[in-house]
Amino acid sequence: MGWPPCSRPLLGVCALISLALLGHILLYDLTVFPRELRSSSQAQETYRARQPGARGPGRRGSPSAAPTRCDLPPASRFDCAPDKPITQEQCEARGCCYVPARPLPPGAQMGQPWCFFPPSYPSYRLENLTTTETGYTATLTRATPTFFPRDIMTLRLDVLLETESRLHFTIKDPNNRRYEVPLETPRVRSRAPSTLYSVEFSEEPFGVVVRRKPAGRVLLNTTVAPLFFADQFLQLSTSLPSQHITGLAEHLGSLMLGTTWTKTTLWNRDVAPAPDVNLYGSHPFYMVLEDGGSAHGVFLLNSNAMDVVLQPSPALSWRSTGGILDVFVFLGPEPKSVVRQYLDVVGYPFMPPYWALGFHLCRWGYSSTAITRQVVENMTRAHFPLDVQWNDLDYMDARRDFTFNKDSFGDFPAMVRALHQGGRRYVMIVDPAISSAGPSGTYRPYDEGLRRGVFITNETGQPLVGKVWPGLTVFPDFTNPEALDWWQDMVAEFHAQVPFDGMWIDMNEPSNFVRGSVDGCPDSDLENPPYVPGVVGGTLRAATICASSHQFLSTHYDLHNLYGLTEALASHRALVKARGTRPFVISRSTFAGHGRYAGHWTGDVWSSWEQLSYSVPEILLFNLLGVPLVGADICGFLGNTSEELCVRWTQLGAFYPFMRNHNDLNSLPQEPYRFSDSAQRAMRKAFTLRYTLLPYLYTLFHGAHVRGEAVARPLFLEFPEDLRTWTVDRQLLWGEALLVTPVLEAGKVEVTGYFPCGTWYNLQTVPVDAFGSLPPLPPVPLPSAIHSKGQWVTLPAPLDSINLHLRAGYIIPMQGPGLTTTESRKQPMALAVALTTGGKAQGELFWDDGESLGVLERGAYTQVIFLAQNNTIVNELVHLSSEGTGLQLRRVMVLGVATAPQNVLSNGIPVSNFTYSPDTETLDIPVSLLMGEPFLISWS
Ligand code: MIG
Repeated sequence: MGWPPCSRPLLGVCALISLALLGHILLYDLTVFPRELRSSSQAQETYRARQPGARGPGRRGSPSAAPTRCDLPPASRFDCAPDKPITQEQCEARGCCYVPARPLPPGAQMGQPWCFFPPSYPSYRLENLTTTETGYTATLTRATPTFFPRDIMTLRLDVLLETESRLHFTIKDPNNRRYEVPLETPRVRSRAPSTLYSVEFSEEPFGVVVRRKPAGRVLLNTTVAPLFFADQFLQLSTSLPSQHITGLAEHLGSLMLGTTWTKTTLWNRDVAPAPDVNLYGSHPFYMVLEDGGSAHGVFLLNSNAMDVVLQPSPALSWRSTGGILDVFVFLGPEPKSVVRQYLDVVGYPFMPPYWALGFHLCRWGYSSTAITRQVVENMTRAHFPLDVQWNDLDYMDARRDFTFNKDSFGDFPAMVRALHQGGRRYVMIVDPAISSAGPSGTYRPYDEGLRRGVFITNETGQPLVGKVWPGLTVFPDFTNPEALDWWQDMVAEFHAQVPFDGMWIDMNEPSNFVRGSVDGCPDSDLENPPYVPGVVGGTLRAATICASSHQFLSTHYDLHNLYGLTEALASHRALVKARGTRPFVISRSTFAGHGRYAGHWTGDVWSSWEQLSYSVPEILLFNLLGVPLVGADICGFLGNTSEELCVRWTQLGAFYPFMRNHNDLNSLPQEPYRFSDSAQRAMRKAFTLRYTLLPYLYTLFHGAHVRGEAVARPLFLEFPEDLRTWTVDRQLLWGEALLVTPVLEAGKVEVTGYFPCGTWYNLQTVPVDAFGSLPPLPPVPLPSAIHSKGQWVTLPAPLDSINLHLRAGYIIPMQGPGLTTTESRKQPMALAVALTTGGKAQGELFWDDGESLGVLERGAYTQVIFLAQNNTIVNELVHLSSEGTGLQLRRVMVLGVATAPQNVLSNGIPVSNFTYSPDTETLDIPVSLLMGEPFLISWS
């Protein structure tokens, strides 16, 4: 059947727009290029020819001289008063231009600066550029100080041409060692030639220019504003080749960031998620989608408090309060490659245990083991799957870590063992802050920690004391190797009493109920830096500990944003030691590279429709950042949910890579069984979908772990050439194959989603009430496959279902659902085969025991590839181990079979009981095969 071919919409128009934009990018003094670095004089000329307003060389000015050029386009003005509002006089005294603009419209975060740098504003000058084995090195010198204290007047630039697709440069103080983020990044020994990019330098003002080869598009150009490198204020600005930019977590908002004067603040903070607020995590990485669907990424490896400002020229400014400038540029050219290249630097995600992908249930207020046991019982009775039961603070004795309440949780160990017997797992909350209130000798974690010197100290050298749930507390310093061992001991000792399976690490920004400490904070440059990023509360110590406090590797000022990451690492390591199987850690606070050790949940979201829809871009963003095991609290945390909201949230939550329903202490209960029969039925269908699809989800996690892929993906990752996908953040893909189109609004029974060009088969579960019924019931296709030209489609979306579409060309493994993954893993499997119009499809299954460490190293896994073409389906065994040999394949559902087959063969043996539906063009083949043995299924 001939469906319209897929076109590449709007590309021509877009290219034109971008050319026009490029003409407005402001470059000044980009005239002195050392000859040997002109990688392509051709590209060079094209570039300069596009600079209508190019300025002459040598226009240097002293800061107090009246600026000579202030007629810059508003979009290209870079703020000369980032630190505080200033008057015209003060502005001009800085050597800057002062041009008042209209007041901000209501709701606007910031606007064009009134005080801005003239082209003549002094920056650094590049000297002694030399070629090295790995790239280039040079000296940068500044002749005139800036308005920030302690400029570092001489800097060292190192440029490393690391790989074909990765450029790395650092700018540091050659004379004094400054703090650098203790993240191990790959080392290279020689320069790698690249067909993807070229790099050039501007001498004065100093700047780095990176172009994409062969056309020469400028991806990075740091000459657009002066470079600042003062002790506590570092600013690096760059032009952007398009305004389509994503990244810079953690924030609440759409997936694409706005470039009309926005500021993203990175300073990890305990706060209920809201737009324009610094949240729990910091990921100083962005990705830009370029014209034509190429993409590049930039990572600033810096953990100090920072703002990232976007402006419409378009341009971006990193403003950090310390450390060094350590910049990685990833050339893609596909968005997917950018993700992988970023993860090559910060680390690929850990492989979760299989059970981590099941359903998790939690609330604050399960106040006893009796109540917790009852919840599990209620879930089973209502036929809802439950893999992992959780407890919040309630289990603790006086809210202290590594203790449990001997009254309400007296049989805690027995409860956890009972969960295990039922094939379930158990996770409890652990906060980093350690109670220091009791008399000495009464609380071992504190006494031991004190003895081993693991706590963060204040200016007197004593452990800094704050206040968290148990009252007075001290804070472990997870950058101290001794603290890692101490934490490991505490975890192991507690695990010996209560055989828990994973750790939920909360409050690790770290959160503190008093500002700084119970004794306040000293008055110092670290506490009151000359530039304070746009943090909630207006001061670095708001809701956390003093910036000036001391940690093993540096001051908390430098290390604050790493607190959650280092605790995640410590917990991951401790769990490996205590349990000997794959660790499970979910953390609130994160930093770049977090996914290597742990997952993330999005914190204290409100039970509101707005927060439901924000959860989609948040989940997508964390997947681009290598933290695929992520989810929001299903049905919302703060406030009361409604039945409709909870149904819709459960449907979407069934497609969060990490699926947990969690609730606040004071909110109405929201476990699935609390709702009406019809709501429960709707939820059960969503659970059925998820559990049926778990083998596919697990295979995706394997891809994330070994290939740096995203699990949940924004459409643009798969369809970068289709511009209409770029802003889609109300739908998500699982891998390449499944498109989820949730309802995110109240009262809607229709939903409009974007369907990229191709065929999309509509999958729905048959309405089963009894979960766990056998044989496996894979989702069945509805007659309404979408043959899209690349278009928005409005779909029916009754309250009892979520739209799920399987992309033509893909084969996904499925498995009969059970009430736990322990059960479902024993069920036979099925394949859904979605044929393209050309009759092709492919897919993969990764399988292992689901929890052992080192399965890849030991070869203890099974990997099978499925291929369909010419009316046949075969498997190819990439790797086989005992875990996979018994896996049964009982059903193969082929979608897109246009004509009714007469014969179906399985390994040459006729299958008599196949069924064919002309309505849905589905061929349903019952088989009796083993995944781990070669098979061939054919029809004619
Ligand atoms: O100050 O442990 O985000 O999930 O239930 C609140 C109680 C502390 C915040 C977490 C939330 C958890 C709650 N915690």
